[in-house]
Amino acid sequence: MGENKKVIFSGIQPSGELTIGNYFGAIKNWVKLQDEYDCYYCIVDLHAITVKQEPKDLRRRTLQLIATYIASGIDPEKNTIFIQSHVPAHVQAQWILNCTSYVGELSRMTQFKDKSKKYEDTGIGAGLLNYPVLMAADILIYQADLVPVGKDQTQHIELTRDLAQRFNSTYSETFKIPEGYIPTGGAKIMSLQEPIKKMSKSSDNPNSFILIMDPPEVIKRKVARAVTDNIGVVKYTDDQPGVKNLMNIMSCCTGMSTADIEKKYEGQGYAKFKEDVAEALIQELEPIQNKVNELLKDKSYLQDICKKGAQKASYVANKTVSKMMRKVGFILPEK
Ligand code: ATP
Ligand code: LTN
Repeated sequence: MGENKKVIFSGIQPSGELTIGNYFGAIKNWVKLQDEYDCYYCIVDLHAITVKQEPKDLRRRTLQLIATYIASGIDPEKNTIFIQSHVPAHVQAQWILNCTSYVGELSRMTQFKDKSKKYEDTGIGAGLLNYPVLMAADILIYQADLVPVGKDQTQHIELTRDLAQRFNSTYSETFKIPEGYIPTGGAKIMSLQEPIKKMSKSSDNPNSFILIMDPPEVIKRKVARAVTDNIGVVKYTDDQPGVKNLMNIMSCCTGMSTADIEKKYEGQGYAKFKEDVAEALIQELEPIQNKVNELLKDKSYLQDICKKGAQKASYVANKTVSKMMRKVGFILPEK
């Protein structure tokens, strides 16, 4: 761990099977950052229970997520990979930050508004409202400089900065003010069925997303069924959101620019283009799938990585939490 390296923190919830949105919007970019930064990559299981989870599914997905991080190229020797609930400092910091947050600002969050609509009839859990405060705690206790996330998370990063600044000005300098880091290209992968909405692992329609673990024939079928338009030209424009999304996906897989993709499929319609998008995805995902399956055979190896990761993370996080406790006037326990 280099002393002078900037710190990166990011996380994914084990709340559903991961989609290519999670992969291109998050994980694939994390891999590129691991040499230059001191990276904390977390499995945010505390966030996942803000909506109801089946305990056995949560357990399975948590392990699968660790395996996916590693299979995608995140080196556990270079990075700190850990499970959020193994580091109690996240929850301690969240409570303190909760007490400096306003219900007004939390209820204005787009994700809260979207998700709470779904639970209007059954009751909106308080965890959904407080979710971004936990996210702020995640980031701030590591004094992170940068937070690589998809575009949908920018509002939460803004709130994190606000909470950090508020705490700093109330109690004196405590937190570094982090910045979001939105990658280009893979920033937002859209739903295959409603390409004006983001691809989401919690969608009810499986044809709207492609999972990292989808087998080749499923990928082919879903891409073939992806909604396009009747213009019939492969062109990168907002007027053709379905085609634009498929071009983005192809570009993420192959590194080809969207201009080159336009040229390659000039005058060809959508059939061949869609076939090639599916093929590019299969090429990208198959090696990862094989590695995930291999890693899942050795659960004790995965557990060991998480144990080491949590020890390293706790050491850093506890230092910030002690600082927070001191500043708000708590008496620290004797060491
Ligand atoms: P849900 O869709 O269930 O709300 P999610 O997949 O959006 O979940 P997370 O698991 O918290 O939520 O997302 C993890 C990371 O993946 C975040 O950085 C998020 O921005 C990114 N991400 C998720 N979906 C997409 C997408 N369609 N395009 C790009 N990035 C995405
Ligand atoms: N809310 C995030 C997941 C998340 C996160 C974080 C991302 C929880 N804590 C800290 C970056 C940093 C999401 O992507 N839905």
